[in-house]
Amino acid sequence: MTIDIQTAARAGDVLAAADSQIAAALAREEARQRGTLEMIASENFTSAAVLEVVGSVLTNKYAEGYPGKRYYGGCEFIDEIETLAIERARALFGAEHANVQPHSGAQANMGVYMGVIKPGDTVMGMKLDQGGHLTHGSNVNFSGKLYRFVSYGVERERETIDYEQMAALAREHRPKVIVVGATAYPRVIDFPHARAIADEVGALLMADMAHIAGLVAAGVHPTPVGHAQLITSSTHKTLRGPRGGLILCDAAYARSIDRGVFPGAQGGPLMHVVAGKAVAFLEAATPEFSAYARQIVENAQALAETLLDAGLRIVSGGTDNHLLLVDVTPKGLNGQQAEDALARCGIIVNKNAIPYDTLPPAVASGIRIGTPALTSRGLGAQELRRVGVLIAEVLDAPDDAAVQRRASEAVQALCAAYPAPGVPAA
Ligand code: DSN
Repeated sequence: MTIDIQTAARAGDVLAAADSQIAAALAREEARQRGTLEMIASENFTSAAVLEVVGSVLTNKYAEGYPGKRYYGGCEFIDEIETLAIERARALFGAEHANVQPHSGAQANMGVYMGVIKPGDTVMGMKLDQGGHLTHGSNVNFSGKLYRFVSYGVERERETIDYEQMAALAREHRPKVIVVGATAYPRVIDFPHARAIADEVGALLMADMAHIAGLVAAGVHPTPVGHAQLITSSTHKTLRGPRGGLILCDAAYARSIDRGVFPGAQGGPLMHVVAGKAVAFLEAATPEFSAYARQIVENAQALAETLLDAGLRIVSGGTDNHLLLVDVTPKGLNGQQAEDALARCGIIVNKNAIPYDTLPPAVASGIRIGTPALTSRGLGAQELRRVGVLIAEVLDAPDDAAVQRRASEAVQALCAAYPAPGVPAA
């Protein structure tokens, strides 16, 4: 992949005058985003409106506290913005309470833990190497260090969440909270089933819907609202907002959650990002966004069918959501080799462990591929089939220069035909 540095050098005149090195790096990143097919399942293109407000003077303001109860003066317009963000989040998801201050999905999870449990308490989450998240109890993360996490996983044959194991572990360990939600899980999460397990052992159910929030907002994935008392999310994945976090909860937990976020886990909110979230929630409430979310799933299914036809193994046999977990070992490759080969042609994915992987995570047997960003560019199922063929051709011949050249040219043609929203034109 080559970055067009000459066109890149035009970006950001004010910044360029102040700091030519950062301006040049920014311009190169803009060119990279224009000129590659972004298929990392957790990435997306936010709108120009979100970008504008995130780059605004709102970054200048301190606003510890909540609307009407701040520790700083001059918060009248900040209050207006945060109140809009809260009301829009509640309306979008039908939730009783929203906290829009978490700086990220990880901070949202920390805010919930700080709000409802104490260090040393038992919690259950999904195994990181089977699709869970670092903050669901990894021993290198604060979650695994502060709390006693017990992990459930997926069934070996079907590669779908093992609810029987979840129930058995819950009965044995009596957790205070059961966390459902994943970063690399292609199937629908059964929130009512998880709630029944949580109720049986007196646990709260927390749904981390970071990956699927946009699909939930559009009604394309069943909602955790009404099942999980506590719901966390990031705002920049399928939801297409700015990089940030969000917590929704039943009214009964509102005070605990707000205190868990501030002063429990964070200081001053990033009000420029909170404003970006408000804009994104407004955008996500439109019929256009619902159509977009439906297209994400249709595209992922078209891609899965193409890769299956090409001899790759798809974990769990397919997808219900925005991502596929692809076992690349049938092609004689590991995940790192597949990621590198695709990146050389401008197709950006990440290596990813597959369930019961025999390779270490730094190499992994699989790649995770998502369709949210390409769908934001306007690619449909037909184009995703074309991309699937390109992926399969590259993985069949990762060292073949002619294949790589053809794939790179096809990638460039798609990038030119489907401009990246919000990314300045060359
Ligand atoms: N890093 C995110 C992902 O890629 O899924 C999770 O936080």
